[in-house]
Amino acid sequence: MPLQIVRNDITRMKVDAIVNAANTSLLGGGGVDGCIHRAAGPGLLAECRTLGGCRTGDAKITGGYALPCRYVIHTVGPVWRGGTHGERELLASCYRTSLELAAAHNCETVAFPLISSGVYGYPKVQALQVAVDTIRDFLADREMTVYMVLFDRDSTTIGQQLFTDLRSYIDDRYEDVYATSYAEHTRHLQALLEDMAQAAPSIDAPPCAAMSASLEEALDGLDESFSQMLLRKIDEKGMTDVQCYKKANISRKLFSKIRSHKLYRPSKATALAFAIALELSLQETRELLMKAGFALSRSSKADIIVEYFIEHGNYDIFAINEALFAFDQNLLGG
Ligand code: AR6
Repeated sequence: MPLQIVRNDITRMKVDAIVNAANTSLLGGGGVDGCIHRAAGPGLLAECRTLGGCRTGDAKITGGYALPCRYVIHTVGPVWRGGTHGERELLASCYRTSLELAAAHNCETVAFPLISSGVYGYPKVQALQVAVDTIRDFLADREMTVYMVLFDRDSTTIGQQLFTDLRSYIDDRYEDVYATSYAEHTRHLQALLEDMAQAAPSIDAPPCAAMSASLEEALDGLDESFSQMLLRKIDEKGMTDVQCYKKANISRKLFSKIRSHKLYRPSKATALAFAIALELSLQETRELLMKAGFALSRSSKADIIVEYFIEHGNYDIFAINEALFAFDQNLLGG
């Protein structure tokens, strides 16, 4: 998945580069900066002393020392002063210059904290929006895996209003299968078995001739596969392959696999990501999922969240993933 949101301590990320939310002196401080310097050891500060500081919105690179990453990219976010002092542009510039620096050092995996959202006071919802928008633009014509590492266990990163809306949407629909009584399940199963017994035609043994049909013929008779349906829908929507897998937040490598294997069985998260990228209706989403052997379930909070976004015509995979993240659900993508 090109852009992932994870909950972790950034000093534990095993990536090519982690990004530090530093200050203009680059000589350490509190927050994530303090954590990174403590985990890296004194060598990091010694190298930082040679850099001559860093301007707000800019970035500089050092080694990773005792950290499990090769590089630390130090960037300086803006201090929040109400949003009318160019904070957005400066914050976007932090992400852009850090990513360019990472690419220049051949990094394939980079992890960011939510820059400026701590001591510097940038509101978290807006800070995350700037991060995701800028990273998405950068990834539009590049292959890299970027992690947004969120440290705090608070759900306010998607905004209180959306969080409340989603919670009541889930409460109205969620069916906790484990809460349903055993007796009810047994009754349900019994009824199902009776229905099946009545509906089943008497099955005769197939004649030998039918058995001789080659496997290939049998496969030709299969319904349209997931991969075939996906490629057909991409054409019907007038999209290019690249537009589709980028919008689905799926890597080129995974897309090529699906494209070249007619019978490829994707994970549910991948199938749903494509449904979102193709802006399918709920019914079409169900059909695409079915091709991969899945269904939308009312006993899955993740499915209900996806359903909410489809019903509201919001097909922004990153917004959906932020919401899934806020509700501790697995994200969509490869
Ligand atoms: N891993 C990931 N994220 C973290 C970690 C961690 N270990 N620790 C904190 N965060 P901040 P800023 C989150 O204050 O707002 C320093 O003193 C934290 O929850 O570290 O850009 C510098 O020297 C928050 O969401 O950075 C500067 O003077 C986010 O990281 C100043 O703070 C950023 O919070 C920079 O302030």
